[in-house]
Amino acid sequence: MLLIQSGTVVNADKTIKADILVSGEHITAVEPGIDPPEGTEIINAEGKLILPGGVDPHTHFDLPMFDTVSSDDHYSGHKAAAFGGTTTVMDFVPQPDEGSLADGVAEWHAKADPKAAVDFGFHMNITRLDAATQAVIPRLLDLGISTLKVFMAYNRRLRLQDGEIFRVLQTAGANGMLTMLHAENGDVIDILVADALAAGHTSQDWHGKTRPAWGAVDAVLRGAALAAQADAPLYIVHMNTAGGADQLHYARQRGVRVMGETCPQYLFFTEEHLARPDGAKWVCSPPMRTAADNAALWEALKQNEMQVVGTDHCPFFFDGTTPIEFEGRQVAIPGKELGAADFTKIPNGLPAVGDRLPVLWTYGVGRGYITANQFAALTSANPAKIFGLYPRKGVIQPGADADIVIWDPERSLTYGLAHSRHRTDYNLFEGMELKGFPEKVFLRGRLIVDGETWLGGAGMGQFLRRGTDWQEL
Ligand code: DUC
Ligand code: ZN
Ligand code: ZN
Repeated sequence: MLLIQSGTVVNADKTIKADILVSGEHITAVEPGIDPPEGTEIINAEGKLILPGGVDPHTHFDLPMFDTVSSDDHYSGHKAAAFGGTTTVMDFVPQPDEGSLADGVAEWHAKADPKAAVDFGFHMNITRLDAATQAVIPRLLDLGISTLKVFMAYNRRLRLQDGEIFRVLQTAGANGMLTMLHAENGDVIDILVADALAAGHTSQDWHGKTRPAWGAVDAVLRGAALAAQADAPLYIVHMNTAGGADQLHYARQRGVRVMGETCPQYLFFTEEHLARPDGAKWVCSPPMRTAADNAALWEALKQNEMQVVGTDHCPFFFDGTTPIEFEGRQVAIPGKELGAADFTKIPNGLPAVGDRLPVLWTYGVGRGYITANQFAALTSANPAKIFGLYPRKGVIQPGADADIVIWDPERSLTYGLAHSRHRTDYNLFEGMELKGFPEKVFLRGRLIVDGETWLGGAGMGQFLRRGTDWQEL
C-alpha cells in the first residue's frame, strides 16, 4: 500500500486537500486524515498538487513517413510522455495498403506491445473506403478500438472524399463509435503546392503558404455539416485556426455533436516560425497560423468551447545526420533535412508529448487563463471521457487506476532539450521559463518517474481496450 499524504488533489470538477491511499494498481481512498495500515509506504506531498495522469489522445510513434520514420517509438515516446506527466497515450494505426484493418491493428500491436511504457490505446485510420473495409469497421470494437480517423487532405494518399466521410460517420454513429477528422482542404492544397513548385518556391515557409487557414475553416464546417446530416458525433483533431474555432462554436450552438482538440504548437507558435533558418522544426500539418489564431484558441479553451489539448506528437530529427545519445546509445534517424531542397519532402510533425502539461500549466494556469481544474479537464478527464477510458483514467478517485502525478507548483526552470526526453535533437519550447513541473509520476501505482530518474520500462504499459461506453462532451 502507498499513502500520498497532505497534497492538494486537482480533479476536473474540484480541488480538495486530501490523502490518497493506493492499493496495488488502484486508488482506494481519497480523503483527509487517512490512517495508514501497518507497513504502508508514505510520501509527504505537502505543498504539492496531485493531478490525474495526463491522457494524450493524439500521438504518432514509429510512424513511417516519406523516406523515414517518426523518431520516437512506443518506448522512447512513452518515456518522454511519462516525464511530462502523461500516463496514457493514444496512437493512430495506419490502414495497410494491402490487407485488412485487423492486419493493421496486429502490426501496430507488434510494434507497441513489447515497448509500451505507459498505458495506450489505438485509433484506426480509414484512408481507403471499399466495401470490405466498410463492412469490417464495426469489428474494430472486438479489437478494443472505437475510434476512426478520416482525412480531408493528403489527396491520393490518405484522403477520403466527402461522401466517403459521410459513410464513415453513418457507420460509426450506428455502431457507437466516434469519427475523428483531419480538417484541411486537400484540393486547394494540391493546387497551391503545384503552383509554388512550378514557380520555384521550395523553402519551408511555403509549407504554411500552401496549406491555407481558410481551407481549415471550410473543412471544420464541412465536417460538422456531414456529422449533423449523419446525426453522428465528430471529433476534430489538431484545430489550428480562429475561424475553425468559430465554426466549432457555431455548430455546437446548433446542437451538432462535434468536439474539438487543439495542441500546444497552435497555442504558442505562428507561421513566422516557418520562415526562420531552422523553420523546418515547425513543419507539421496543419501549420501554425497567426498570433490572432493562437489567442482565439486559448479563448476557446478558456470558454470550454474546445474540449481537449492533445499533441499530434510526431517528432523527426532536425538534423538526422548527426546522432544524439539515447539511453547510452548513439541514434540518428533521417529527419527534416530530407526536405532541404523541397518543402514537400520535409517530414510533417514535431515533438510535444512531454511538453504538453508543463507548457500548458505555466501559460494557461500560471497566467490565470484557465483554472487548474480546467487544466485537469483538458489534459486528462475530457480525453478520458471522450475516448471511453473514464473513470479508469482521468480522475483521482477511489476505483480509478493509480495514474498519479505529484506536481510541484513552485519548481521554476528554463525549459528545453535538457528536460524533455523526446528522442530528437530539438525542443520547440527551448528557453521558455516554466513554473510548475511533474515531480513524481505513478502508472497504476508504480513509481515510473522520480525527479530526473526513470524507473519505468518497456512492456510496463497495457493496451486499453475501449468500447461504446464513452461520453460526448
Ligand atoms: N500531421 C503531422 O504533422 N504529422 C503526422 C500526422 C499529421 O496529421
Ligand atoms: Zn491529422
Ligand atoms: Zn496526427
